[in-house]
Amino acid sequence: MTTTHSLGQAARQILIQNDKGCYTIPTKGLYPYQWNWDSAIAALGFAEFDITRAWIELETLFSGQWSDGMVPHILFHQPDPGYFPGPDVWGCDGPIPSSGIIQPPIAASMARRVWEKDTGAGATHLTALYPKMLAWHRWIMQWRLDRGAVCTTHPWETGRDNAPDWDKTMARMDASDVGEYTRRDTTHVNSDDRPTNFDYDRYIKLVQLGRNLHWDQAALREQSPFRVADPTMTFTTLGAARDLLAMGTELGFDTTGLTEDIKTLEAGAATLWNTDLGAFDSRDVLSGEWAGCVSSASYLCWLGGIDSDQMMDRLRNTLETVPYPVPSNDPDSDTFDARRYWRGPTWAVVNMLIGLGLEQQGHHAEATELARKTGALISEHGFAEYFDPLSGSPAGGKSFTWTAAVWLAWAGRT
Ligand code: 9WN
Repeated sequence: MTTTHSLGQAARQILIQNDKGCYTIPTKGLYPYQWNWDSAIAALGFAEFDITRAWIELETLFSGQWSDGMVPHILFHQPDPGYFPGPDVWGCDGPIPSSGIIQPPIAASMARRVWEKDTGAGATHLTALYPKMLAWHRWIMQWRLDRGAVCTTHPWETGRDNAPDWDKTMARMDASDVGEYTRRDTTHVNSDDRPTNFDYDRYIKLVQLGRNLHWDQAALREQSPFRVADPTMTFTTLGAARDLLAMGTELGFDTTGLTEDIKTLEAGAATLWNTDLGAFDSRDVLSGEWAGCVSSASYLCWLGGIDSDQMMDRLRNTLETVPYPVPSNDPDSDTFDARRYWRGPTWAVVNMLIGLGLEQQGHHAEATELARKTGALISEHGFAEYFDPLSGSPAGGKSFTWTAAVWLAWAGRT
């Protein structure tokens, strides 16, 4: 019988095996570099047994910060032909070879939690990190707002690559001149569980556009066909702003502007409420069209400090009716696909972010229930990248860093 203790040991082993010294890869083979939000989650996992290593993870992430404050979604510390697109395709010139886009800015919120677990040198680490985290927040506020909501300029930025949220926007894009390239992801895992070639052409087309514009945000805002105000970016930015305000106040930093930012982002979050759908939704900024999607990101409202009775009713229903919640796409939707990446599968990492938000907002019963269900899913089906929400079967990469970290920091503790 697998005990909680032995699962804890296995989870630590995964973090240790995926540890490259000062950063952690998400999984061997499929993802051989440092990813931004994966790294923030890894730090939380390390904080359970090696607090110094937790800080190092975050410090390495911010060592890749660009001079304008942007923190890239991938840091290519060492070349690896197993992943495409690599640094040569992105054409960026930050301090470390990197991609030119961001990912959900959860690092500040995770740093605050690491700090809470640190009885020693935490304040010293955090004091050094704080101005960098604030600079990234300011970059987002400067470049990515639409009516106060935070926009994504590439599906990869949200971490929800092929979510149906982007379908209408992607369908309008012409990628006929993208040229020849070879996908590497499908050499590691089952192609039926991955984004389609139609989507990949558009992912690469957007990378080519960014590169041609030298990742100039003003030019991208003018010229990119992809600009979507999204719950992932908005709620994580809002949660981070609140955490930056709290940490800055406690550490004695100048927090001028953060209270205003929080108000702006709260107003932005309200613009993501789709009344017809009855849920937080994504909104194409260029066409003004709703995506019409209830995704797992819709439930990140609590992480952003926003309460919603309607989202709570939905969550309770999902917890009762979906065998392995929370699905990344509504099972009643025509676009639902139980295996294909972000079009249905359950991601333990998103569950934890939803759960931490619920806990923060005082919804203890639902937070505990979600943690218990996520723990059961991992103990029955392992530390997979993601899971079929109907059968629980594991999919994608194995021995996955963030699933192990989720077990250590949250799901294995119930
Ligand atoms: C592109 C690393 C990342 C996660 C994302 C997930 C997937 C990359 C890919 O893997 O995205 O960034 O190549 O598919 O969608 O959430 O951070 O685990």
